[in-house]
Amino acid sequence: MFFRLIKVTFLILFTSSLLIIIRGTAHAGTNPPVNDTLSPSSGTNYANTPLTFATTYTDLDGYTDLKHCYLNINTTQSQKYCFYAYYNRGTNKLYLKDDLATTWYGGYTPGSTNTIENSYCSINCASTTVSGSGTTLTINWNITFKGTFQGTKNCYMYVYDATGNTDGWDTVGTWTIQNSSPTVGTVTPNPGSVEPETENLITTTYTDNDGYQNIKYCYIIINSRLSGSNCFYAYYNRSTNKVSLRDDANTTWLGGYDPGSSNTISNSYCTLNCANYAIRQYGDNQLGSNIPTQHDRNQKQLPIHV
Ligand SMILES: [Ca+2]
Ligand SMILES: [Ca+2]
Ligand SMILES: [Ca+2]
Repeated sequence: MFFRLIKVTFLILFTSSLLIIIRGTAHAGTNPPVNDTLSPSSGTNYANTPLTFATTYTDLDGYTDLKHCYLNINTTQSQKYCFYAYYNRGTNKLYLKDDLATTWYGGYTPGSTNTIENSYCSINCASTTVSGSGTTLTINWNITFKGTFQGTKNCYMYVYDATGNTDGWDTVGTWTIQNSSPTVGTVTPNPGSVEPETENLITTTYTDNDGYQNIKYCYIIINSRLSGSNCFYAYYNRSTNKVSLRDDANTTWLGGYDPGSSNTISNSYCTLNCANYAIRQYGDNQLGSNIPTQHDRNQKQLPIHV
């Protein structure tokens, strides 16, 4: 009887030890990951100006239990027409979704000399870093928003671990991409002088850091003072691709023709030859135009406006 009691007690002890071992093994990897922090979590910047967002994702099973870590920046939580990216911790690769959210672009290692981009933003992999410590994984995303992605956006995070646990989507911040002002560039030749009744080519450039597509109207005045009367005063409408010349009294726009078309636009002081009026894009942000004109002999200033 005594012998039997001892035996039973031993079995109970053994069983509870076994339970602890089983429970401990089953517990590893089952803690859900957490969308932890975004820094900065609010602010503004201009398009085409790189900035770094730091995101942290945590998992009580250790950061190595994290599998995919996402950051989505958009007006609403959506994958289309926005910044939607993830980091694959197991393969150490970065991805960015295409405009229509059908394809993952990239698959590049942080620190590599790659850029991943869609029509709204880009990730500079060389300046993007990832580090893990204990339960926390930190990603410093080096992002450039394009001029097509202006306005106030929300920032969302998502993560899942090796077991497939998630924290769902969390809104972790807001960010505003501002429209930068355009600037006038150069007039060539400057200074210049011409003979009357001869055709001359004047080149002007205009720049917008949001991309040249963000430029709407480009103006030039050639006059002895800043006035649109009795002079050469013209503008180019970039969105409609039309060029116009102001009348003598500075009351009406004349013309409205395509650069390159066989039109001329005249007032009493000059003629704009549309056939030789060329619009060129010099770079991502700069727009240049060549303006052939005939004007009188007086020395004129060249005020330009955009
Ligand atoms: Ca986990
Ligand atoms: Ca959550
Ligand atoms: Ca702009």
